[in-house]
Amino acid sequence: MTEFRDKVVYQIYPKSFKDSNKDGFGDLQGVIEKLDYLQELGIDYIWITPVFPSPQKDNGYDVADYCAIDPRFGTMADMEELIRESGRRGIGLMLDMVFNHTSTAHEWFQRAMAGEKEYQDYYIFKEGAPDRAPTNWQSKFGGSAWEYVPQLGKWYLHLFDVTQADLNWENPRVREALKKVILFWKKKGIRGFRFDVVNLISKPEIYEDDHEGDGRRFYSDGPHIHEYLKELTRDTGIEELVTVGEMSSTRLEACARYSNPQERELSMCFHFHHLKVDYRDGDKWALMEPDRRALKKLFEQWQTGMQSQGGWSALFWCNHDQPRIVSRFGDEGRYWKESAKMLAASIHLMRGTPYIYQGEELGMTNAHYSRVEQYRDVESLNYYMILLGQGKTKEEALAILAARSRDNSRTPMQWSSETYGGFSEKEPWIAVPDSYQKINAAAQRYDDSSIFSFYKKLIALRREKAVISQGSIAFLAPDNADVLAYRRQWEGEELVVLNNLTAEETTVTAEPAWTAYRKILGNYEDIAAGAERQERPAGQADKVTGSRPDRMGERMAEGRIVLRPYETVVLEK
Ligand code: TEU
Repeated sequence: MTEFRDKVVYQIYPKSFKDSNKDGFGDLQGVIEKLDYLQELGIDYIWITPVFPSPQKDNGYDVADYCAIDPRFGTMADMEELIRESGRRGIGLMLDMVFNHTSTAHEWFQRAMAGEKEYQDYYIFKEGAPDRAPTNWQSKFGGSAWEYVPQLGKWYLHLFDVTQADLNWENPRVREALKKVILFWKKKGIRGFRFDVVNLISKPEIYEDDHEGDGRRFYSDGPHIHEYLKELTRDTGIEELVTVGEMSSTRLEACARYSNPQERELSMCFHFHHLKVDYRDGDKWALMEPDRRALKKLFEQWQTGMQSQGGWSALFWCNHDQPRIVSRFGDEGRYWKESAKMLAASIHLMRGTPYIYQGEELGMTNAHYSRVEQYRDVESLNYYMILLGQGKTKEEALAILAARSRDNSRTPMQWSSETYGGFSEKEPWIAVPDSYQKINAAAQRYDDSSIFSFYKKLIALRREKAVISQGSIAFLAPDNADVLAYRRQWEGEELVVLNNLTAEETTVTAEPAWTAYRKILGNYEDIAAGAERQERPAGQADKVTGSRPDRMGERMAEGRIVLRPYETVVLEK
């Protein structure tokens, strides 16, 4: 089943999407209200992040019951209505399955704590002295990955927050229980699943200290991971749905296998290497300008590697864990619109299935919070303390959060210039950035030159041209690190995509054949072909007389194409 190749997925973080019942907290009825907007955008699937009962220590990624709806999001009837109403608009709903861990409020964990051996075996409990954790592994949210339970005289593993206890996948009962969850939702008409940090579920046989790192090398893409995924897929029949695994600190070979249709594991993978090119020495909390050379190299490596090994990637810049891409690799100021569009085109036209995170289609920017009280995310709050502990000043720590906090993407969706950005009538759970008056859906929906309209065009183009969803990819412009350029080919069809990743003009070598290619999409369309000609010296303009305005000859001189700041150009043979 490779039907997901020509589809586009839209990610909703329901807490911040639309509040229908005026409590400052987004909900399922809010999503239903906005389905027409999503249909207009043209997406095929919605991936909604967890709406299950949860103490919300990690915004729902701490699940207390996989088969119910948290009352703050609505009811099971609301979920059924959402499935129905999406379906009516040709949109499938994907749920987020957090199967690496449960909340410590989950009944299984509670029973384990009450001393039931059977349920202790659902988790990773290890005997040990209270003053020495079983290993030196670190939690991804900071601090030790182990918590001691005095009444049991045991430690339990939590790779994330202390309230997110890791499940023991080696226990067949755990695997059976999780399969039942999938079957429950499948029966309700769910059309796909996103599996949270699923490549961390298989832990090593021996638990030992990591003297080189934080422990991740022992459990990422662990020993039985392929086995577990095959079993889950086989026993639940999810092969007929869309499935995407979130792969943390993964390897290309593993991802190719997870997503190679012959392996019958998953449809595709999220991998994050391209989103670490602004981490200094791999440390998310050490700021650095994005290394565009590395970015280009990573895309090339992963795209061509996944292609040759028969894998399939989820294409994305943004999600609920990442700062806003336009603030990060683009420009919030003068080239806001151009850079947002270029970043969109650069990944939508690669080989894979694109994901759009709510607000990305509007070019939403980072939160720009200036006080620690404005942050909500457990990771941000933990790291704020850790950074202060390392001797950073408050100002320095706040500057790091402003660039790196996951809350940058979790601010309320900016629907309009009304109070609270049209998200709610009550003060939202997290502050609305000041940018909402300029950046909002109402301002862009009917403007043909908007970022929203550009995303619409990209989605429509994917439907129109099989070369985008089916074609092979090869990378171009090896001599220019500022330009991410590639060629897609499929049964005689061909596209050439040129993206200037920088705020400076740059040139790329053009192939002679391109003079006859047609420009089918760009982000400087507001410059009319006529105006463009006038900018050129007379002699140069003469060379291109006779070519149609959308022919590439217009832009080429002496075998080079000049790309404007953040320009994207899509050429068709
Ligand atoms: O994220 C996994 C994950 O690896 C990120 O949390 C990552 O470690 C972090 O963003 C880097 O700073 C998934 C979910 O997407 C995230 O929201 C959850 O908090 C996490 O799993 C635990 O369930």
